Amino acid sequence: MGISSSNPLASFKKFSRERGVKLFVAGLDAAGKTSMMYRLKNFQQNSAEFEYGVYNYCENIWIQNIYFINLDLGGVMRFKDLFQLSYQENIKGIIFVVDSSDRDRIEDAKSDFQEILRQELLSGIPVLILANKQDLPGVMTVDEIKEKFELFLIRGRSWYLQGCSMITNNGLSEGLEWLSRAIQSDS
Ligand SMILES: Nc1nc2c(ncn2[C@@H]2O[C@H](COP(=O)(O)OP(=O)(O)O)[C@@H](O)[C@H]2O)c(=O)[nH]1
Ligand SMILES: [Mg+2]
Repeated sequence: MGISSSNPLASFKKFSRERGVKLFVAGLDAAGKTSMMYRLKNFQQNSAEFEYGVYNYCENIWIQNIYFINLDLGGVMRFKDLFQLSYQENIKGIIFVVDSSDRDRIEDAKSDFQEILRQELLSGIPVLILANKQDLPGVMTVDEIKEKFELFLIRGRSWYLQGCSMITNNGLSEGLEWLSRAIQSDS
């Protein structure tokens, strides 16, 4: 399996370490968010450990010069409450991770995604949608997810949909490269 040896966060090195950049990672539980964090962390030495809040659905971590706020959606609490609890200013980019194998919950994922887009605090912020678990057979294709999420309706922000796998590491670098470019052309 083509495991890439280059750092998927290389494109973020342009952002100064001093100022850093804050990214908001969200998706239903089991989408692959924590796997992504470990995948990215493996490329770093001496990076901080996960910093869990009072609640186990939010894990925050510095990797390289990036502060990730990683939120599990789809639980008992509404997204709004979750977002307020974990709320941080100055989020520059959103990564929404979708489990492409989870057809049963694709509508739940979509409604959480749309709620994120409705947050005033996140308005205009570029969003990367990762159609994860593309290594599994028979999963929803990138085109299928694009349709289901009605991405063509998005206005007023840049977005990008990338198929990927946190197991084979395919697609992650491409997605993050897009996000780093989108953030830079935003500011
Ligand atoms: N086949 C496959 N499994 C994955 C992938 N990403 C995550 N998983 C598995 O999905 C489960 C949930 O992943 P996790 O990262 O904990 O999801 P989170 O709840 O979003 O943080 C774990 O068993 C992972 O090993 C992927 O790309 N392909
Ligand atoms: Mg997790």
